[in-house]
Amino acid sequence: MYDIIGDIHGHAEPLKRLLHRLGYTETRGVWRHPTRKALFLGDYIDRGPEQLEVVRVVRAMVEAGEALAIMGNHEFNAVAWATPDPSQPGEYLRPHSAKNRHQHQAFLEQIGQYPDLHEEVLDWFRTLPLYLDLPEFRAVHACWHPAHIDTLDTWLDDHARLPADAWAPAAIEGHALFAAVETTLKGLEIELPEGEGFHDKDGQARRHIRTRWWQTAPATYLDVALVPDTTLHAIPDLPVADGVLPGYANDKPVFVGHYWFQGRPQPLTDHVACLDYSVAARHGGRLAAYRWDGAGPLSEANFVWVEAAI
Ligand SMILES: [Mn+2]
Repeated sequence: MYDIIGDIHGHAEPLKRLLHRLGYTETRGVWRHPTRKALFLGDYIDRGPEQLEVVRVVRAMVEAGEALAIMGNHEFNAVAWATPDPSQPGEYLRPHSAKNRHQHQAFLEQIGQYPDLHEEVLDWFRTLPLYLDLPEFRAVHACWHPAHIDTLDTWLDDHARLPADAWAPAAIEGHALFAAVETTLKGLEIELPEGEGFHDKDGQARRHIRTRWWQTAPATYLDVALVPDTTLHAIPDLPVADGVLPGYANDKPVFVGHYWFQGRPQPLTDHVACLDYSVAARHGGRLAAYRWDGAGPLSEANFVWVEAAI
């Protein structure tokens, strides 16, 4: 049985409190439970104060067979940041723009003195599967989209990892693999109808919205928009065309992270749960887990969490 744990973003202290609350104890540097294993949903790094310690804890559990771990968009970005672009000498698969550097700055500072450790951590990130399809449930960082999973499967190895030759197409906009990785690790974005749009918090004009992709019933753009409350007024209450949202009606539950939810952790539907409760937020963040006990439908009673700050 697994304890499924959401985005940690370098917050090692709440991670250890959560593992302790779940009944794990640390022996010789590895957190273990007498009967259970952990499953981490990605986004171990960026933002928080103890990113290397989070990687150490998660990696030690994985290597000791005490946990599984999948890739988040931040691990993907960390590898792409450090990988030269084969088609553009001097450039990297993730451009070193001011915005991208800012997002990765805390990690680069924390790893700064240790280039060998940087390489070792990236090598470990490269081993992370993009999703897990276990006998009882599925795990993916942001979105289970069957068509994009099919595309991934034409590239991934037997352990759902990106092989070395897939990183460039995965990072180049316009490639089918790029779209599949984007959706899987960052969620499904859809274009608003002709003439509709809004400005984000940075004043940028936007024509796409993040979605509650798991919604199954016919829905409007307003129903499925995952945008700040201050933006909702600009989202049209018009129906989304059939076939745009994958929905999720499969009986096998799927666990995701990524969405920075707030408040009391609870399932999104009977078969979909998000475990990212914004541990890296300035106020009110939580690190959440789901105690999988082998039975669906998903239940609010199986969520366990700690406050980010005590
Ligand atoms: Mn994420």
